[in-house]
Amino acid sequence: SEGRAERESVRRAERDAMERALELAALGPVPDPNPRVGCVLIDERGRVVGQGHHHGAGTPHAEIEALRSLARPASGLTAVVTLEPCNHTGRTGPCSQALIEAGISRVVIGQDDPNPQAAGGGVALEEAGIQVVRGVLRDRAAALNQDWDFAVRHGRPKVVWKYAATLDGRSAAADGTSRWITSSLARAQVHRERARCGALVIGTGTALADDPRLTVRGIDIPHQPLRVVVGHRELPSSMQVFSDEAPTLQLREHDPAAVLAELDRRGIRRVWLEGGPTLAGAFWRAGLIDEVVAHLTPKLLGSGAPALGDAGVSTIGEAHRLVIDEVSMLGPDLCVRAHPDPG
Ligand code: AOF
Ligand code: ZN
Repeated sequence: SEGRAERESVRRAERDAMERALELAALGPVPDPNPRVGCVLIDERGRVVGQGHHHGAGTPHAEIEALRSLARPASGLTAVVTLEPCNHTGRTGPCSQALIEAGISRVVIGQDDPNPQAAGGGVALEEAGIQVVRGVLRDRAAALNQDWDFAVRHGRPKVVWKYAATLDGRSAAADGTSRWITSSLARAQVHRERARCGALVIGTGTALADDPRLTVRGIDIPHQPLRVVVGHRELPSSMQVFSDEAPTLQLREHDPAAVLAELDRRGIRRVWLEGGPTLAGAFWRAGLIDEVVAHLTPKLLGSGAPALGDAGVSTIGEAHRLVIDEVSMLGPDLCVRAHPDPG
């Protein structure tokens, strides 16, 4: 029938608009405390008449950007948005209200908002008499914001533990020397990985042993991740980690859950845990590692500090089990990506 063909063409136009909204969303910053969101406004014939995306925490949401881009009244338009419009007053006002006031008649949503503080926008829109369609290209919308999604569901950032070791699992020689254990290719990958994180965390022991700069180098990024040094040992203020090229937080607190609570409070969604064995052991004992990136170099030391300290394992049955996700070569070195086996 004619009605059915019309509904089919509306659905196709809204799907196309969602594709466009996903592309717009991907222009948003990573890392950021907020999710990446895109919004496209279409008229009754499916033509794009407005669009916008979220540029990061503290700036207007995607829906507001899209409404502002209009060269015509908003009444009667359909809003296609990758994330359920928010229903809260955070750093900005509720988008559901802005869409209602603008006279939008239909809202097409990708992913439902998993953030309990902001969710409920869909219901608020329905209560105002607006048609709401959910779940259009949902998986692709969710894939845009995996770390943010994890953090709002768990109430803490995702933790990626990175270590470099010899094939016999040592991160330093007996005399304590440890710098440049892996190749420059592996180090370049570390900078790409650091750039995806809101915070880079080390212990005071590693700070004293290596005096790292703990910055992202060789990649264009809007701002450096927060450097975090955790532990009780005194650090001279001349250390490179206190340079003014990036912000630094020193936490005397050593408890992993407390460290993550503080980072969560600061809107950090992904943490790069880069040393050393004592701190990594504490995170494993607390069950607070979500991903592992191991750079294994084809050298043997036979003595020297292990990559991982006391992880709470005293018998083989207690071993932390991993599932390997990816194995690749970085020049002469091996890169293994894994995650804890939930089973
Ligand atoms: C939307 N559109 O473009 C985004 C949303 O502190 P605020 O005001 O920026 O609110 C942040 C929360 O709003 C965030 O955690 C998420 O739940 C939602 N993000 N919502 O309607 C947007 N970026
Ligand atoms: Zn909003």
